[in-house]
Amino acid sequence: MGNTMISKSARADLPSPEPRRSDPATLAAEIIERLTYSIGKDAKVAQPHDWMTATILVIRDRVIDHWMESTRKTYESGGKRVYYLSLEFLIGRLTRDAVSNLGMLEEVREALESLGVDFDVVAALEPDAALGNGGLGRLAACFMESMATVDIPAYGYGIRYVHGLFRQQMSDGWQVELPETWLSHGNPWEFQRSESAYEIGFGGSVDILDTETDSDETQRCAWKPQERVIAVAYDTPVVGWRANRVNTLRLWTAQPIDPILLDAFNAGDHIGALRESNKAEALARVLYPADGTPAGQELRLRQEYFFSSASLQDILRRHLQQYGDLLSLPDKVAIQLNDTHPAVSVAELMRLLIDVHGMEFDPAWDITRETFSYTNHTLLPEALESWPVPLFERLLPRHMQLVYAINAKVLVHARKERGYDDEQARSVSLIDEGGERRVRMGNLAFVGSHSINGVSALHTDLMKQTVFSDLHGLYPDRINNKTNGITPRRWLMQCNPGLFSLIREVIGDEFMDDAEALKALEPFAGDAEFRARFAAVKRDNKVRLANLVARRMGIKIDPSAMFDIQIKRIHEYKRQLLNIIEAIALYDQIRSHPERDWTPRVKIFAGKAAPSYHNAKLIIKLANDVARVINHDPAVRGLLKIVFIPNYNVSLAEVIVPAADLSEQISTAGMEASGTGNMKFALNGALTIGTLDGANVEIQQCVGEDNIVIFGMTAAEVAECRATGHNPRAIIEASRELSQALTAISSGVFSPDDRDRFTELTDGLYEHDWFMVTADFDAYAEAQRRVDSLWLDEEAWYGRTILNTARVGWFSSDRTIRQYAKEIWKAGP
Ligand code: 26Q
Repeated sequence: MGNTMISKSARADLPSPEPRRSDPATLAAEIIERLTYSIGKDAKVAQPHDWMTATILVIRDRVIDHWMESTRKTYESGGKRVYYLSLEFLIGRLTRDAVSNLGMLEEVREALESLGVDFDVVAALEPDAALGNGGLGRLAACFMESMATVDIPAYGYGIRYVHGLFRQQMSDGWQVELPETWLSHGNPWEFQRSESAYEIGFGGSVDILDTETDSDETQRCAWKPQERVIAVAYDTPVVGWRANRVNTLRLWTAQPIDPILLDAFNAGDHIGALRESNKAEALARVLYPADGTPAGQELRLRQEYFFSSASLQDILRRHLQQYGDLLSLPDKVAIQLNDTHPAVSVAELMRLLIDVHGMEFDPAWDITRETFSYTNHTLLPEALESWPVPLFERLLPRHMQLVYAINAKVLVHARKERGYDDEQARSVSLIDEGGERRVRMGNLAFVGSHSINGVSALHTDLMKQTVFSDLHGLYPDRINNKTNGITPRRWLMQCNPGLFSLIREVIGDEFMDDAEALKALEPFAGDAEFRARFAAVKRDNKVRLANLVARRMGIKIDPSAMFDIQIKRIHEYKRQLLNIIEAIALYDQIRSHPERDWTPRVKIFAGKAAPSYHNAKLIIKLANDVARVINHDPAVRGLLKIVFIPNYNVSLAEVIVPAADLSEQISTAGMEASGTGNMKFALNGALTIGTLDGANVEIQQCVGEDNIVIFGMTAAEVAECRATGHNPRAIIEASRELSQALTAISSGVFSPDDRDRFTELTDGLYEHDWFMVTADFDAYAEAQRRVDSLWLDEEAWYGRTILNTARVGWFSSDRTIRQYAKEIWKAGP
């Protein structure tokens, strides 16, 4: 397996094509040519979808020119390559991003116009690639774009799921999951690489090869897997800003070794003949839709190993081809593990180095640690990945041995050199021995890496104090912080063209290459004329969102009301419930005090719940039930509307974010590792109402205390409160607004057809309130009234929102990637 290449030097005489021209006339002619010769359609009968494919093929040619040049440059420079291993890449649509980064937006628009086709219509037909659940997957996508932008030779590795994250439909206010089929019309952005194919094994047994050594750990072994599948690569080019560089996103699909068992088929077992084939293809069939509690199923571990092994084999093959030896691996290769999902890579690299390439254990272990680094995205104990030892051993027997060998080394070091006691040794062990024995993937990733990073300053501090405190004691130089970022191309230039051109007009172009140059906007916060233009852009964006809501849901919302928005996965710790309960309290107030000067608000929610997350699904139903009652109550006189927009995804976020006045970032302090939606909203001129959690803390430092509305308990207070125990029932009884709102819910005001529908939610609040909804309620309600009063002074409001845009350039993922490159990878220009 691997690939046979025709040697470069032997064929240096072959001609290269002329780089393509990109004037509108050339583009238009090529689009027609593609329509005819690649798609086989006459322009007269071409469907919108055919225009999309033809347009992408023409743009793709321009991308390929840059792609090949980047590949050549990487090879010739001999620089370090960065590999980003992630089970999720939430990329969304690629076409506008590619065209915009190539600087061809106007030319493509004009070309299509000359053919009577609207670019925006064509671009909207592209399916939204949802190969991820939420923040972690979207971060990987932003990083891919930034690594190309800042000129780092990088490869993303993941799985080419046939079905991305499920489509969410609402049925009577309940979430219903439907399969997502982004590949059903083909994918013009990808290239199948049949020559990049690797065998991946599962199960079976382990034979000892060199019987003369008696030490376990230096023994070379031969793993005889019982099952084998083939991993086949699909490549998608990722274009950086100004097409500085084009990197590769390589996604694996699984194929059977024998597509059909002919003996079985001929013997009449037609279904059995396909069993292996089906089993192989199941590996890349579907993305796990759980983003909190790990699914724990065997197929998930198979997916993790499948893509880890394929990626490492590919990395070693490329390295050996260029450099011929593996000792230089850490000088030329950096591998970033996106959470623990690819953590089995640590054991797989050890296996490849020892069993396949004949290295001794100790040098292999040095190389492994110098090559890997690991990003942690969560502290929630229930979200830390671990696998039952029997399952791990059955699926990956050789890796289980290696995990034990690594663990022995770590434990000896801890006890002998650091004097760790039993309890500390238990906490750093790769095996959880409390109850059913499990392999801890976080500890495996930690000990197998030279760098472990958190994703915001607060999160990194808490990592040191909580989950990894004893490992941190053992290896005090490893934990470091890399605060998350977002790509300003997709999340400002492309999604908010109105704001983008307004900014450009007043401060020039520098911010297009350096988001921190947005600082130059600060003085304009005090400029009445600029404020009016900023406000006009916001209004246009709100009209666009209002039209979407009208079109999709038949609900009318008023663009002059405050758009108060919470969009993210539905999770109890993210506290959509707090937001809904406050809306109920406000509803109550509006009805009891119709004479007061209420700020008209539209509360917008969107987000998916994991299909098995009962309470999250109930929260969606509650939002919809509350919306129905409030939106239809004439006493509210349109002062409050609630909308839950179905099927949240990247493309929908691109319409919602630019239209926000208020950004809800209200997680229980200490529980949101970073958040990245918070950054998108601030960049697009929304004020944040939020807790001191994740990156909100650093956003507050950047924008200033006057330009963000902070409320609620701190992470330390939450920890203290949980340790000493709090009394939510007493808190509820002490707050008239809160108890009335909860009584309304539990007495069936919003669910007259089923009064007990929300009992589990309300009982949870009275009994333990783990997420501090009741404890933070009054502070939150008070903060919302502060927001109302800020809104009253329109001039000051826009002054603050302009300062948000001006001061959050630091949250560009270009900055984040530069920090990874300099401090972790030692790579890049
Ligand atoms: C694990 C095992 C089995 C099945 C699924 C999973 C799984 C999948 C996805 C576990 C977690 C996730 C996703 C986590 C995630 O998105 N975390 C978010 O990461 C962002 C980027 O760093 C942060 O901004 C968010 O705070 C964090 O919640």
